[in-house]
Amino acid sequence: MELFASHFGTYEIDRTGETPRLRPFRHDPAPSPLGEGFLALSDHPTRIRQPMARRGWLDGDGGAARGADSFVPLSIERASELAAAELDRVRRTHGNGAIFGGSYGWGSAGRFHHPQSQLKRFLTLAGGFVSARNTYSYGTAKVLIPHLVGPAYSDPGAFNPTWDRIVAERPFILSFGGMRLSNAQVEAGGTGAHRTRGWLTAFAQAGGEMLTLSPDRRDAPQGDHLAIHAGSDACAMLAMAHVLIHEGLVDEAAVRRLTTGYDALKALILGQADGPARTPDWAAPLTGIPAATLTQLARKLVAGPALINLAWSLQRAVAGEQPYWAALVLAVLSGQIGQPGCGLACGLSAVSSVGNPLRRLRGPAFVQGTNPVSDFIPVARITEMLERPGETIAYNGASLTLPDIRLIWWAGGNPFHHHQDLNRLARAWRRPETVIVQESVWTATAQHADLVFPSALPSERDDIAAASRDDWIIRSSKVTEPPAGVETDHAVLSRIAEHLGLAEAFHEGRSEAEWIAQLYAGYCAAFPELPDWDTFCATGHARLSDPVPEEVIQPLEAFRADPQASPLATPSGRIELMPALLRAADSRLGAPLTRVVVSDAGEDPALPLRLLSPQPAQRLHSQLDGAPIAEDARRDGLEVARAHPDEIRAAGLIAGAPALLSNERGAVLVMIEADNRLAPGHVELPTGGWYAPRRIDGRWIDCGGNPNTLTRDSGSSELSQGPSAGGARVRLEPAPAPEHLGVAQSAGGA
Ligand SMILES: Nc1nc2c(c(=O)[nH]1)N[C@H]1C(S)=C(S)[C@@H](COP(=O)(O)OP(=O)(O)OC[C@H]3O[C@@H](n4cnc5c(=O)[nH]c(N)nc54)[C@H](O)[C@@H]3O)O[C@H]1N2
Ligand SMILES: Nc1nc2c(c(=O)[nH]1)N[C@H]1C(S)=C(S)[C@@H](COP(=O)(O)OP(=O)(O)OC[C@H]3O[C@@H](n4cnc5c(=O)[nH]c(N)nc54)[C@H](O)[C@@H]3O)O[C@H]1N2
Ligand SMILES: [Mo]
Repeated sequence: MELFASHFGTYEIDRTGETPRLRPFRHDPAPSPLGEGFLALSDHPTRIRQPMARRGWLDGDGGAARGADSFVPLSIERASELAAAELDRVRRTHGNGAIFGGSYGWGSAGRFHHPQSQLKRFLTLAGGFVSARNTYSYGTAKVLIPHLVGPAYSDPGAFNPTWDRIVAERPFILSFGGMRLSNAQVEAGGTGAHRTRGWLTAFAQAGGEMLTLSPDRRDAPQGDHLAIHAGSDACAMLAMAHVLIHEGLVDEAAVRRLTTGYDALKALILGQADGPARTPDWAAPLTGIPAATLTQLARKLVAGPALINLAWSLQRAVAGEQPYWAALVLAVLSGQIGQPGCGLACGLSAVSSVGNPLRRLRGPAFVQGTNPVSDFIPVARITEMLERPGETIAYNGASLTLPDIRLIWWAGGNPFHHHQDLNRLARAWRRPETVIVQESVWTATAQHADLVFPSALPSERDDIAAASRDDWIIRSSKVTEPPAGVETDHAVLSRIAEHLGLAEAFHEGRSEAEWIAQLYAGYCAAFPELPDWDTFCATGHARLSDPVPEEVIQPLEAFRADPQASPLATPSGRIELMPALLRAADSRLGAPLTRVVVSDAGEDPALPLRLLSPQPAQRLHSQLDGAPIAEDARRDGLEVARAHPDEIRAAGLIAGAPALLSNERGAVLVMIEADNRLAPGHVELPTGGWYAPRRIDGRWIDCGGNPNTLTRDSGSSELSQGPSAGGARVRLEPAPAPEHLGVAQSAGGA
């Protein structure tokens, strides 16, 4: 079977018509329509069709006009020569520590053509690069969780009970941020079978009860919904913990057996240390949930089996550690932690794989080698890195010196989509001497580059796809040819490597097809049950056999059963409820755990709305924006923001018309629509819009509708330095008059 694999899953290639079509994979119970969008991009006007250089860069403007300049087409030979010469100049003059190759983003599901792997191998061979650590998805939790339960569980959801157990035990699920099924369309590296919908149905059919607490009723795929103010979840959780302690519902002997720090925690919650007693009355105005409801919920958590689920979005915020820590506290005090199918889960439905009982296809990537440069930044500190070279930031109890970057190289990511406070990024981004970007389409990041190399789309090359959190491996076939002159990232980097005398070291004399077969051989070595290459190519796919039940690790179950025999890898061997480092002061926020911080703390309270920026249902971030599904989701070419009808009225606006969302960081043009599923006091603009600042009526307005024009870039805390997209406050205001929008002058940023 001829298949195409993407982050949205697997598709059968149908070549019976005039042009190829993608059909749902027959083994997928809930296929996503999104992957078909690749075909719409193959000849889309946004495609980059040949290498381009920014005019000012060729003239030596030092970056001044970056993002607001015109481009000059180059031959691939000339562009490769220029890129190699610039890399060589920077490393000779400033050392490899002046090259930033972090290149965060969701490039290709295919393992060979994974652009970051390709770029990092290339830059490593060229002497190394400054890298980026952690993710935008889960960066705050990844730093926090090892302090609480040990490093083994820092991966997203590593200590989750699996769905089969959850369905069997039927716990009451208290879900903060919910389980949007649109998010489970996606898995990094793809999948053969989307199973989340099926698990939710099975849970409902088994009579399982679920309550979602979130600012948007659409986050509740089933069960009940209760509105909560964004960024206040930790307050609700600590108030429930207060009820448990106050009403004597905590089995203190059991808590002491499993944890350390209980006395300090109790003092905090009861108001005997660090601020007010965290009572339901205290939490009610902060969360918008009546005190009596919080009290009832706490009692319900100890009445029977219960599971607390956390959307990843909760920790993508200022003080984003707090809800994750407070949820663990609540799971422990309610006696649920480590009970079969109960306790705590992170990100059920955030991506397709989470919660599936399966064996993971961890496999060999395209080998990157060992980067000789050890300098790194936490991934979301990119703007600060550019603004303050040589200065230090705190990170996870240590101090990091920010590198002095002269050359940025990006392949397979879109920082002008994903990073916070984009107008500030645009200013800082002018500081390096050179920016090189490999892209398929003219994203805002490509427009902010000096040298742009066109890349073939995932649908324009052969590959194998396998997700490290999933059990399917897919032979992904080229669906269409790339436009004339457009090559794979591997081919482009091979050309550049040629000029540096590194070509042989880079491609080792193998063709792309030989590399792909060799990668597959690596998977076979790790998982001998996989079919041989020829069989695999003929079938198009393979899947690891189901694990036997004993193989499905339920990590905290073993610990709870016998904490002595199965200790955690924490200093105490037990759950650390109050690690010292996390109680130490943060110069901006107070301690990551113990100070009361609702995530919009520090924002202008006069701004009436909390901004939600969830993942877009119709795209993967900014990807496939030209596809019909994404086009259909726009109104009059504008991204759609939604708010409760009362908020639109309060702003003196009418629903279904253009409007501005604004704060001191910027302004975004959107179509505002009324939706009473959204809690009052919030406005939602999903991510994915293409940042496009224009000067209108004397101010810069992002006409592309990217929420990151408005989000705050402060880091979640000085502990984790994660992204801080949650917790921005904004106002709604009238859009500029239509005649002004029409003559908007397009250029590069505030
Ligand atoms: N406000 C706010 N901001 C957020 C978030 C949020 O919730 N709110 N979420 C954050 C999260 S969790 C994430 S993961 C990020 C996502 O941010 P990104 O991952 O950077 O977003 P994408 O739009 O997927 O960018 C991938 C880019 O790589 C390109 N690409 C794909 N495949 C290839 C390839 O093979 N070769 C090359 N050269 N290019 C390729 C695509 O065209 C696209 O432009 O956004 C973060 N930003
Ligand atoms: N279709 C599609 N699916 C995707 C992606 C995509 O771009 N498109 N991106 C993928 C990626 S990279 C990631 S990391 C995951 C992200 O997975 P998540 O982080 O779980 O997803 P989000 O959509 O950011 O947020 C989920 C919900 O949380 C709610 N929420 C936001 N802030 C708060 C809060 O403070 N409290 C409470 N209680 N609720 C809150 C919002 O209403 C939102 O709908 O999604 C993945 N899935
Ligand atoms: Mo993500």
